[in-house]
Amino acid sequence: MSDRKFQRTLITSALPYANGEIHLGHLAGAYLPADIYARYLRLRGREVLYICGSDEYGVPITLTAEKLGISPKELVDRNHASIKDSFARFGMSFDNFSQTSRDIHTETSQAFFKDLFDQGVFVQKTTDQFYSPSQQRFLADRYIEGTCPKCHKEGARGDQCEACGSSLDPTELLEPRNVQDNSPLELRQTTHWFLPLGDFQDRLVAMMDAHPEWKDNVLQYCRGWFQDGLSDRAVTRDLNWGVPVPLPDHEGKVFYVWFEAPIGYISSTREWAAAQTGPDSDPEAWRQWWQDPGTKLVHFIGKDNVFFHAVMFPAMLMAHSEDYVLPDNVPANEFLNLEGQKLSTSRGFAVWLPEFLDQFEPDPLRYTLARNAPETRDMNFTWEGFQARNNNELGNNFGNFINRVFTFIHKYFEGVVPQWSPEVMTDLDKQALADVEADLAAWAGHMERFEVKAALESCFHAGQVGNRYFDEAAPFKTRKTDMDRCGHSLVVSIQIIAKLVVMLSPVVPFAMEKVWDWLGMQTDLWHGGWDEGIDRIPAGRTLGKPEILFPRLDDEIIQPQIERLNKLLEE
Ligand code: B3M
Ligand code: ZN
Repeated sequence: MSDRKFQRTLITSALPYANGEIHLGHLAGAYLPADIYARYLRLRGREVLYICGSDEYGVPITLTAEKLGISPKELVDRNHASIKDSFARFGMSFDNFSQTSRDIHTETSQAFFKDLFDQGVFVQKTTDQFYSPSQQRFLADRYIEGTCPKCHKEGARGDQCEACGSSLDPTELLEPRNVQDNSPLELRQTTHWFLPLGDFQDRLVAMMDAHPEWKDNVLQYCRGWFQDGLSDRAVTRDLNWGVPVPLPDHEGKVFYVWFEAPIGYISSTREWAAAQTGPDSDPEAWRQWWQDPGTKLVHFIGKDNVFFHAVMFPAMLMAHSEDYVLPDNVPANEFLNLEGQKLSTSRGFAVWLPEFLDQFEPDPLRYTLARNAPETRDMNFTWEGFQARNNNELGNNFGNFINRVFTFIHKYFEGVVPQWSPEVMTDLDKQALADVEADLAAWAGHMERFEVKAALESCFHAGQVGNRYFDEAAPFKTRKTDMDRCGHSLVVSIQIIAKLVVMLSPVVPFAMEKVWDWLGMQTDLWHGGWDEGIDRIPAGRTLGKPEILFPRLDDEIIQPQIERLNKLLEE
């Protein structure tokens, strides 16, 4: 079941653009599934490093900064702090969350480039690109607008026409002009470095063929690209906001974001290694995570990032003169819709994480998003669905069972786990424990394969088994007739709870850390808690006092959220 081929797992989540806040769509795609997986592995006592950071270069950042009248650096620092904070409140358990605008990333990505450059990996090409005489700079596609050559509508962007949907090359636009000041543009020659991806195609195909277990969406995308044949990709751009190209006579040239951003995973790992203290700490420890074949590298992403994680970055890693590990998996998720509609950040049709967390607890959102995970197709988030998952599943199934058992033990056994002996276990007792064992095994198998939705099915079933057992064993009746039998039913129930905590903890960590505490567990849940959770809770142990884990969410709090979104749709 477990992957003993590997000694350690390096998990990455796509670096979020530091161009705005995190919304639910982001969480469902690249973040929550990765966090659940990282927590699962820690629970099993495995060696894990979970790396992320914000992606801070690129044209949209400069556009936003210009609009706000602040420097790009000010903008990304602000957004980085806010993203980092809301991620923490949501329970994201990154081991390091860096920024691509930090020196360590400049050094790391420049050294990476130099390694490839010195080996002669890149090819140089001269192309025509629009230059703004008024601003004295080359313009990226999004800074350019003009008349669409296909439908002749005004306001087509350099990369596509929104009116007719054609994708465009900026040089095709009629009467091209600078979006910012409407000034005319001229074509000028510029020279850039390209990564000839075709040279790596055979090795990339071999990598993909070695992983028939990759998700269908990922394999299908890759097969399509390989069929078309991989072409050269520019790795430099004419911009001033980016990592400078470390070559003489390259002023005004920076790395293309999709060249340097994935290297951000490496920079963030280096930053993590450098920040470790203690006798075993070693700033070079990052190498073990990236260059030792005992590392299982897993990139969690949204489906729009597959090319860069399954083709471009692996090609870069292959090209480097040092041996880097290649991704063992690239679990890409589909998209999340909201109330049946596509998210639109420009229209504000989204649910933003910081705002959400000002009003709601993170666990019910984590649970709802995981239950609806867009693993194989686009999924939908609705506020009513969220309310129902919280009230009916977290509250009535899990919370209720846990609460009943703890309350009962406190009321009739002074909070102490009753004595029991295996000889007096009934068939009902044994069956309930066996059913939950089976759920636990199924759950773990799903978690190994990134099947969070299916894992939660097993979990939910275990909760039902617990509730049904409690009803049928009826300690509330036997306490009047047979205190010994009553005690046994509570012991069985508490064992079920310990396993439920194990199964639920990666998804609803805040609530489960509490129950772990109430159970008086000795192990840190996130350092191999699994072993203690599946073991027996010793008789005689005093348990903590329970509190409501998942308070009900009433219509009064949910309805205004629905109304807010409906209003946006009417606008
Ligand atoms: N920032 C794109 C995105 O969020 C990008 C990911 C970078 S991962 C190296 O879709
Ligand atoms: Zn058009």
